[in-house]
Amino acid sequence: MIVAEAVGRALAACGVDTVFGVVGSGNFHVTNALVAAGVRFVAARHEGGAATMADAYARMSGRVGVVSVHQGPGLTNALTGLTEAAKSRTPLILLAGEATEARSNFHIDQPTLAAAVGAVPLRVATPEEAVPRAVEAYRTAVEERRAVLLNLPLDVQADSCPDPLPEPPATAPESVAGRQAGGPGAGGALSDYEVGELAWWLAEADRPVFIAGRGARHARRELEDLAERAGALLATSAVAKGLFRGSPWDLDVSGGFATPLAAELIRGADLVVAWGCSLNMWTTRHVTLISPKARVVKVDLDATAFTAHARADLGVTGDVAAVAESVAGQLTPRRGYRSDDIAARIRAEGRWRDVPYEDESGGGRIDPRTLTIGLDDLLPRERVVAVDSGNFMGYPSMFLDVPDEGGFCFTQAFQSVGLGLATAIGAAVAQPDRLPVAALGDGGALMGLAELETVVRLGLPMVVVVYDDEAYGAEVHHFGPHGHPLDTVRFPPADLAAIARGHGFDAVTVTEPSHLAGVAGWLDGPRDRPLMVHAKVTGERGSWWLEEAFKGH
Ligand SMILES: Cc1ncc(C[n+]2csc(CCOP(=O)(O)OP(=O)(O)O)c2C)c(N)n1
Ligand SMILES: [Mg+2]
Repeated sequence: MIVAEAVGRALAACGVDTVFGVVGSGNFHVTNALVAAGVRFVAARHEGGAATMADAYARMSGRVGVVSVHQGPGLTNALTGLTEAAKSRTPLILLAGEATEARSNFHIDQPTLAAAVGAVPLRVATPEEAVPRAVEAYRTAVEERRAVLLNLPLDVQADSCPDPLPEPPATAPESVAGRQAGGPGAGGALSDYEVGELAWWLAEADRPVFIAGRGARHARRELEDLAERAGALLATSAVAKGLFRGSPWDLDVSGGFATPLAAELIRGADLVVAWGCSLNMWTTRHVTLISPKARVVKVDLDATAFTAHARADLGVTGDVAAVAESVAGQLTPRRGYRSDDIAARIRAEGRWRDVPYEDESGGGRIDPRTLTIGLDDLLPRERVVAVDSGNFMGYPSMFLDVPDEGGFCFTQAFQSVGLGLATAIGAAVAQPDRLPVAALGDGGALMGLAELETVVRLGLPMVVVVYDDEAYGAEVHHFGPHGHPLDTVRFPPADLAAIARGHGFDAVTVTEPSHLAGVAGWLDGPRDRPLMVHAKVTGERGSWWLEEAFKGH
């Protein structure tokens, strides 16, 4: 057996179940070895798409994301997706061929490249290392929640492996989220002092609010139980959207996408507890959502979160679920923020669609709010929504409801335009029982176009919504008010519906609300082709969540 096969086998034995990629000569054997061992291979049409699919797959399945690429350009094409995964602490393994011979056209310094974007570079430098290095890559990805580049030098890949292969140590293929909750990532024993302090602060708080982030996505039950005892209201960061769906105390997302009511109630808190959530500028609107008089607690596996972003008056190190359970054991139940009046207000004003607005549709363009509310009414509730970056991004994030935290996939840590479609594909592969929805701007749609064929080939019943303002709207609204010329960021109309049909999609062009009947028709049909909703949206106004973004530049 050659080294490449041994690596593939070892990863499969560790629990890898799906690999995304673009196959060239340098990753042919390792990919085939994975397939031979029973791993599902999903071919992307661009390595950037493959990396993002694996990232989204990991987020929505709780398993490790795996990508396979050719050496050199295969890796450079994957870099944006790798960076997003690294910044988001997604457990991900990128397998890449490596041309170690400097005269090769494919040669670049791959480990340095990976390290530069926050990934962990590893290399199978000798045949003896094939299995141990593959296991190390898996462990580093899962237990440290890192993106790992596993370099497979071409000459070593082709060498024979020592016979017999060492058995990979038993690494149970259970969910990554589960491993974090109870496994080695849990951060060891909790501090009695920290837990006691948090219990005490909750016992003193009249208006506590919990904000749950990425590190809390596995801990709904524990957080709801504690919040019930503490009388706390519940909110999330954007990446954990949906976590508390169904609770009468759910304020939905804190930050730029927060409803006026959520913003008011979070500002009114006298204690904010951030669970697996660093309280960055997005989640706190540059800290303006947190009262200067409020106490702030952060609970995190990683103590560096305590000093990042918004202040923490107390840091509790540990797994969110374990800390919540421990604190609940010490807390006498209290009413806290949970009055009948607040419950009634959340029922009446808790969703964006409850907030009145003036429909600005007209002149052959639809108001994006009206579009999104119309889609929210039509699309089945069991959905998984992926959102690209741009001016439009708040509309799907705020007006499309999701059933739970597995219903929203937000690959925005690197703020890259163009990842939305691939994100939806990875999420769809992870959640085959849900209707996948990709919400894209025209800019992001055209950037990620290569994967339209992947959606069709995989037979995904996806709805791709394009908010087409014929512009890089983010730039238009940023620079327009200052009188700058905007020709570089405006485009003539592109017939995205025709482009999609050419790939095998059904498509409807929406310029007024009545055209949404075409979406209803597709939903009633066999859904054997994906649907593109090409919406020509009004583009007069910049969105205020975007102004927030520009403050952060
Ligand atoms: C890869 C990448 N290139 C450029 C940018 C800068 N940028 C941010 S938003 C945006 C416009 C995106 O246009 P579109 O997808 O049509 O969304 P819109 O802003 O028009 O709603 C651009 C170019 C970026 N964030 N990422
Ligand atoms: Mg646009």
